[in-house]
Amino acid sequence: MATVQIAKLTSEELSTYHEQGYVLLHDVFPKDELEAMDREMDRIQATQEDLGRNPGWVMQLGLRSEVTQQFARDERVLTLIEDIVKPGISIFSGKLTAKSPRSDEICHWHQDDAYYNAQAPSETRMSTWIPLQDTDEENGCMWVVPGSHKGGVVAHGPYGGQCPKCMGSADLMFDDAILCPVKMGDMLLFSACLWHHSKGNRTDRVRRAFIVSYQEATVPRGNGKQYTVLRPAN
Ligand SMILES: O=C(O)CCC(=O)C(=O)O
Repeated sequence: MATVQIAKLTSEELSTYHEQGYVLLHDVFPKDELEAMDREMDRIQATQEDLGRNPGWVMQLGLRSEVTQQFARDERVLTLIEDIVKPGISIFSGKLTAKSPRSDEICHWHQDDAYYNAQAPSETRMSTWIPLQDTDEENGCMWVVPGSHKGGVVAHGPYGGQCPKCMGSADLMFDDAILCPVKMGDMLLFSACLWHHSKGNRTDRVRRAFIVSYQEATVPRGNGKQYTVLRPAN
């Protein structure tokens, strides 16, 4: 078992997050741990039903098993986000997203708060994006628009794709959008207001990633039973 490193964000990482709306952190999770999570996802998919709206997705991640609950409450992650999400930290929701091999499963441009605000508004809500293999343009890594979190939530509608509400159709692209490849073991932190999107998977392997979303503990609700206060607001 690899040693658990508890670290805080550096002041540079924190200002990148606030300026750009996201920050990429390296070497947060040992590979053997992510491989074990990958097997746990296989086990859940083989034994449980009603997992999600898209092929290979697992919604309500933290409620699926002891292992997934521990993953959503990971102290390494909570300590890394504690200067962003405050006062206190609660879970809004968690899920596994996936893109089948050789598929055109696109997640259209959207902001997570276009969904999440329907439960309750939050000042500091954000998500962790943790891939279970190296991700790049070929297998459908994330795209983001740096700084787009600063303008609040814009209009979203139904345009198809993996997400029921989004900012436009599959061919929508922004001049200032950038590709955000994330390696296995690394973690992307992004604001719930950041514009983001992912394209299809042109490889022979499934692309899997966890998205666990957190908010300050003073927000009274999250997404149904997934809502859990992990660190009270004092
Ligand atoms: O993992 C992905 O491809 C992006 C999914 C996403 O942004 C979402 O479900 O909100």
